[in-house]
Amino acid sequence: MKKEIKIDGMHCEHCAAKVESALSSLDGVKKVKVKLEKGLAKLDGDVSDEAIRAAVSDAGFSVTGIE
Ligand SMILES: [Cu+2]
Repeated sequence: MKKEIKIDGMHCEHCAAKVESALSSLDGVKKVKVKLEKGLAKLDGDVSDEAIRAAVSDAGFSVTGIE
């Protein structure tokens, strides 16, 4: 399942790397690609929206939408 996650608060490559590693560490995630300039992450895998929101907020950012 592919999801596009809109994330608020990423300002540099360091932020993007934090989000990428937080999402990559979730069970069921196959692939994560963060697009810093667009403020979003593309995720492929079997993971709930709740788990995604929790991982992103634990990393210090906020999810504004998942589709
Ligand atoms: Cu940063």
